[in-house]
Amino acid sequence: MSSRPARVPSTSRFLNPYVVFFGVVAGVLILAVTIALLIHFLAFDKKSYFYSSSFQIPNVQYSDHLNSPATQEYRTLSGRIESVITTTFKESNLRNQFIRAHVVKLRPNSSGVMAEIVMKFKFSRNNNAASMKSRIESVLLQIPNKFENLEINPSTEITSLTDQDTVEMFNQECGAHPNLITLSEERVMGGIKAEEGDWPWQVSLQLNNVHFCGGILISKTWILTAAHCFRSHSDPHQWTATFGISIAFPAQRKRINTILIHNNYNFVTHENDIAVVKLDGAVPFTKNIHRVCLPEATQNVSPGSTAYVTGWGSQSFGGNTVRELQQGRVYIISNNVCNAPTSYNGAVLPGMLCAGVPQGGVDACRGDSGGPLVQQDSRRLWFLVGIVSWGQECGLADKPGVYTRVTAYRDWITQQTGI
Ligand code: 4AZ
Repeated sequence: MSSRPARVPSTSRFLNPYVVFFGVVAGVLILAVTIALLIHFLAFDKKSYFYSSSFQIPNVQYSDHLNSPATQEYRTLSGRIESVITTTFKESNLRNQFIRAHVVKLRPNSSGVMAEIVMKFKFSRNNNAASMKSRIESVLLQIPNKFENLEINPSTEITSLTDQDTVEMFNQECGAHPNLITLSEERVMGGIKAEEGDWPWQVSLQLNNVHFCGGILISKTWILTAAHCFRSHSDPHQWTATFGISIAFPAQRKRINTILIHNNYNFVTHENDIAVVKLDGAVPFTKNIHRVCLPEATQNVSPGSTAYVTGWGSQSFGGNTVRELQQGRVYIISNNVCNAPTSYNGAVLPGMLCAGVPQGGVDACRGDSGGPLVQQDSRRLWFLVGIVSWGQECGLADKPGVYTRVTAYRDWITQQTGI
């Protein structure tokens, strides 16, 4: 026989004060958490909203200098417009919602210049989108008619943009990192491995589907690279181009139609180590695949300034190509310094550019050839300053990487491609 006490009647367990107490406490807790989550999502969970607008700049005459984001005129005017918008929003009741404004294009207009702007705001989901839109429009009306001698007539109409619209607006422009397209924080560059979209213009030029050289996307159909990549194989049918950071799983692949090598390329001196390659059809631009900006022929590349070199080249002299795109931060070195007797002793010609780090260690290497050396401008756009060309081994102190100086070939690029 069991020695257990008699079963407690179920009604009395139901009324057990402890059970009731814990039941009530649990119920209250669940309710509190639900309310807190609701408040969080309605009031504090902010979402990004993008708008486009056109501003008329009546007292600036449109000129060819405003055609390209590379010119000082374009940079100055766009920078001033962006700063007027930022100042106005930062002094308005939308100061906490306004994130950033960026001029994507300057166009000629019957009475001067028309600037196309993208603006980013963050507000909580319980804000009515229509009322936020009209609040933004009313702040735009507060933009002073004249701001430091710049006349601005903002359009009172703004248009909501989807993520895809924003990408398409930026794809008219060059040199935009995906973080600029989403008007987000500047990226923090650590480590040597690139993330998807970090270098959207980087191309892998492949000989019989094996990575051979780097390349640089300068339009939907044209790639810039080094002439020496084609020294032994210049038949375009043997070549393909892939896009995206992985060689093993490229985001896109295109056949090559034409290879145009500089007529005066000299493989002994490395002079004029430049070529353009035409794709067999246009590569569709995405947030992660698009062109870099080309500098003007007169643009100054300052010694000491920071630049980045990227590629799938070997990580040591004599090593193998790597599968994931790598990046290295280097500094521009003047031709004078680079031609010192302990360095290249006069071998660096005016159409070349040196970049490296004083103690060595960060450099382009075999397989990086034809790839980009880029710098960021004051508006966060990336410009091509060099094409990986040659150097004594890789990463040696006093033997920096030598690049084809893009500004010196700016007119040659236009002659070949019309860009
Ligand atoms: C090469 O063999 C090569 N350190 C490219 C760049 C450099 C050296 C060699 C620069 O393609």
